[in-house]
Amino acid sequence: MALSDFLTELDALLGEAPAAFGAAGDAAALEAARVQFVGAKSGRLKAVQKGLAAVDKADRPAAGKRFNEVKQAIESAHQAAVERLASASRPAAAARCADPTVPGDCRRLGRLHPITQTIEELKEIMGRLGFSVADGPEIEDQWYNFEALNIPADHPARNPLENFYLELGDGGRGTGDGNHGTAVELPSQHTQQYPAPRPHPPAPSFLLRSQTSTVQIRAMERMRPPVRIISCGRVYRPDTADATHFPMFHQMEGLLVDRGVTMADLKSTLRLFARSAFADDVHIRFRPSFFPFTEPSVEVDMSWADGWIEMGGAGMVDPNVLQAVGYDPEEYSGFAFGLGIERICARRHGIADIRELFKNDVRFLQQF
Ligand code: FA5
Repeated sequence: MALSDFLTELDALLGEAPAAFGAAGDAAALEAARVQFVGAKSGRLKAVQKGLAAVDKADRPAAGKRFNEVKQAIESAHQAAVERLASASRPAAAARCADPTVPGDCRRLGRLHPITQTIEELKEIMGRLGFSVADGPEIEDQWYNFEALNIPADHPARNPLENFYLELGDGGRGTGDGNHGTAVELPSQHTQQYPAPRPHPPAPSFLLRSQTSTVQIRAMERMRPPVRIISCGRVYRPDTADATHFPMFHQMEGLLVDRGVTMADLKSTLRLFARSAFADDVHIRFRPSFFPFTEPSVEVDMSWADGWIEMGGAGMVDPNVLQAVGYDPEEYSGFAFGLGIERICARRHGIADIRELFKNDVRFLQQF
């Protein structure tokens, strides 16, 4: 066969095959065209290939080269047609992805509870005043909640009606007879964190701590002065819930012990704190009061245009407390305070009733 005849057949295929693939309107038509032109057994390209052997020997390399070029071009045209039909079959999906008017899936972002936010802010403020953060367990024994805080056994603050006492097993510590029996252990995280440095007097039972002042004792047991800590956490009292009370609430305890600490240090620290937490329009006053673990003691009130609010208690650490943790009261003095975090949070955000903070109403909580 003459080379020119062979090339003419190839050119004819190169004209027809891509046109047939391009004209195919669906997958079935495209497949029929594919079989017709490039089918392995009876396709026209195959037939032309067979003619290659009949081309004059001297012309065969040129004929083979051209055959390969045409074959490749036809296969590319087929692949292009496959892709065209595939994308044409997805128009609805493509349009939906790109349609900017369709409302998106709105994911609700969680946020920190306003009490948690307040605690973080308080820690930051007190951190700037040089106080580090200490922590303590919510289940306490009577040593930390009362005795070491100079609250003797017959003190009304220990009344079962004023506290949430716990019956943890029957290890003998709930009998009140001073018999330790098999000691009921505090959760290990607490004992590991706060190894008791010396034996405690009989502690007949456990309770949910009623104040964060417990952490004063734990901190002083672990450190030597100077001590400068705050501790924020939950406390529990069987109080009737109202706009300013809840049976579970949070306190921020502060403690500073060093040589030569005075009441003036306490007052200026709390003034600085109030200014940072509430801006300049807050007024603060200290009313004489009594706490067994401070002497003298004060109530700390703060006021805005609408009147005074009791925010906490404070005072100079009682020498008996310093002695209970092995500090020499002749050498060291200190101040302590305990503020109600719900009341701080409520005032910062204009919340009229702290019970709102515990209803878990997302519409309320997502305002903060
Ligand atoms: C005490 O708890 C002392 N431990 C404070 C203290 C610490 C005094 C260190 C001296 C030295 P008081 O019981 O007053 O004090 O409580 C302190 C604050 O906690 C109150 O002023 C109030 O802001 C808040 N508070 C008390 N009871 C509740 C309650 N049921 N619900 C919400 N907040 C409360």
